[in-house]
Amino acid sequence: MAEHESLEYGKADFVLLDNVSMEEFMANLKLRFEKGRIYSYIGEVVVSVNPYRAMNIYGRDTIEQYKGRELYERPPHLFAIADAAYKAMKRRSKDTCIVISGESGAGKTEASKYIMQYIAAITNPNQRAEVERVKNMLLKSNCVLEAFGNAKTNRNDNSSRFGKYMDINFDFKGDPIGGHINNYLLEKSRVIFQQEGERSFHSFYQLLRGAPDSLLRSLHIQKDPKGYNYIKVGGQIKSCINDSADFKAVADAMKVIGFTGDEIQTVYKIVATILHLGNLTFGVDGDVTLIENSKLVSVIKDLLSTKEENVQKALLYRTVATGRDIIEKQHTEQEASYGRDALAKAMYERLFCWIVGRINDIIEVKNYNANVHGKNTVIGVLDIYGFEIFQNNSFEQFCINYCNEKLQQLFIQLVLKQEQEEYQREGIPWKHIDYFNNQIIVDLVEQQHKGIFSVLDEACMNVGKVTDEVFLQGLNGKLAKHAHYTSRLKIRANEVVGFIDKNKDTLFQDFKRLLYNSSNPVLKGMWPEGKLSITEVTKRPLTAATLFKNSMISLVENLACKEPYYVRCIKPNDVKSPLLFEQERCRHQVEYLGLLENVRVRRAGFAYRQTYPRFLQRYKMISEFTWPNHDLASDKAAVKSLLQVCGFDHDVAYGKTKVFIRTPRTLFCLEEQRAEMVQRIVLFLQKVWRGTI
Ligand code: AOV
Ligand code: MG
Repeated sequence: MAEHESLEYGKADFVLLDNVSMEEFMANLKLRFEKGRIYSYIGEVVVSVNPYRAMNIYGRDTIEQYKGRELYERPPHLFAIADAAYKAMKRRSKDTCIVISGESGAGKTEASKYIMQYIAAITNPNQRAEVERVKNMLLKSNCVLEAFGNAKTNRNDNSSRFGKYMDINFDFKGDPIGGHINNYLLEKSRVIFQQEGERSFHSFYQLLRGAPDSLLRSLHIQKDPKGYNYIKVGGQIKSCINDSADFKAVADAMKVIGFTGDEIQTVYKIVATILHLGNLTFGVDGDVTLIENSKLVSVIKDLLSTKEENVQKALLYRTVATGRDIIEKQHTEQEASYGRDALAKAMYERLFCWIVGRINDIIEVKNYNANVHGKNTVIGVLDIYGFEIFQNNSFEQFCINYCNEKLQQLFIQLVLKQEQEEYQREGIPWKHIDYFNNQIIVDLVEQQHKGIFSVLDEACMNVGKVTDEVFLQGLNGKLAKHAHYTSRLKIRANEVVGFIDKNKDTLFQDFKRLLYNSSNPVLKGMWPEGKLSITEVTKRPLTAATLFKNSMISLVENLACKEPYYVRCIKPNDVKSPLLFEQERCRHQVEYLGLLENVRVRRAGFAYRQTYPRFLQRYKMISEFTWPNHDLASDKAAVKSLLQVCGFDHDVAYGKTKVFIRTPRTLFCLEEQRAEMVQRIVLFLQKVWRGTI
């Protein structure tokens, strides 16, 4: 039980609820939120409610309060879990990971940044220059990745449109010496289209509003987003985001991280090219497809350091190999538009992956001598895109929500597994507890042959014209009897619109060759596969769904072999208000995050556990046998005698290294007795000081 927390703020740990019911859980969550206590525990899991206001709880003084302390010694906080992960990594050489989950806008990305700041703040006491450099880069990388990978959505003004897993490597001293970022499926369709009320990626507005005039002139870019088809919708949105200041911060961060001047210029050129591409329009003259505003082609060829005729050709024709012949086939107007959009999306996605790759080059562990003992442990921090449902949902929401199901499955397995393992390790019998297993949902999506992804891939393999409707009918045929499958065929067939195209994710080879043949080495380097000539390209690329599924499976494998720490984020309302706790919205999240089950699992076993020495340290004043010191054979024996004297023996189990207390009430009683004894001791001491004794 957390010290310094009075019941005025509710129960700091949900395990201590009198009854585990939804009502009590919600009442406690609400009370704590209203009292400004945004963090709570379920055992070692942090439950966080987005405060939607600046909280004065992340400063240096708070960091000091958590440094090196045990979880229960301080009020619940992200810093406590970060410290626990760090301690496990340092003391026990364990690879650990912190998994942050919750729906869109619940506070995952903010939490991941506070965790990284905490780790940066408590390490490198000797101020080694190399470590400081690494820390600085790890922190600065966030700013760059958010500029290119985040956007304003209707759920969150700074919504992560990619999944991010970052490993931080530590040397034997426990100081960060490098890192590695894995990024997952960027929502690239946003480059060409945004729903009403949403924006494209921040980077576009940052360039328009923050770049110096000379840069804009060289890119042939004007400041008004309304002038660009791809960001027209989002450009009209008034928001409190300061794009202009952010542009400078990102430019600065890129420099600090170590991007060269040429690299930074190329980044801007690509962003500008995409904006120009969006304004290209096609027309027909007889049976010839043509570009209507060919001036733009000239601008684009300059930005891409290539020839005008090459750009024109790649936009209007595709090269196909039929048998031994190679022919150039003219696009229809529609195909040309499709190709243009595919190019814009692919260039942006490639740019994003390249940025991640460059950051990785720079932050990867290079100095292996730093690990004299060959000891190199990691803390991984996972911050993904949260579960989301919009007015219109498409392939991206399907992938994002599948990703959230995968992580929920991992949570179920690990939280149970961890408990089970601890009881086994300590030699305590374990009683199984029921919980909803979402494996059935995960299978529905990813199962071989029968799953939704398989049906989709199959549809995409068909040579003829497969439409989204045909795919939906295929699903209905295969999955109609599945308990968790409901077709949107009748309600909203538009939910499958674009699935086939997005899954195939076709980018004409001609574009790859165009970019590879650029005389700008940075751009060229992003498109190595453009080297292949048309006859060399034979393999059908993996579909977007298969790639995503594979990356999720390897992510989960990676997390499963680490010691996990969890942060479960809750979004209190849909209007970003710091005051509003929408009961129903919150209850729903508590439900699907399985938090109540989490409390039950935790309590079915033992609500509280502590190593013998630490337990004694806290409660030894309760018994004359243990105060001030015991003379028994072991700390375990001392704890046993203490609990027998108090009459709690029936409610506890003695493990090899820890004592386990089943009901929270026992802990309350111990705490009460402790408080009483502490009071008496204080009074006694005061009397001694005053000389009355
Ligand atoms: P998300 O990462 O969970 O959504 P964010 O971390 O971006 O959500 O949080 C959304 C917004 O909530 C932030 O921009 C802040 O304004 C506010 N916020 C969150 N946490 C805090 C905090 N601890 N203190 C103050 N304000 C906070 V998504 O990425 O959309 O799934 O894809
Ligand atoms: Mg986020």
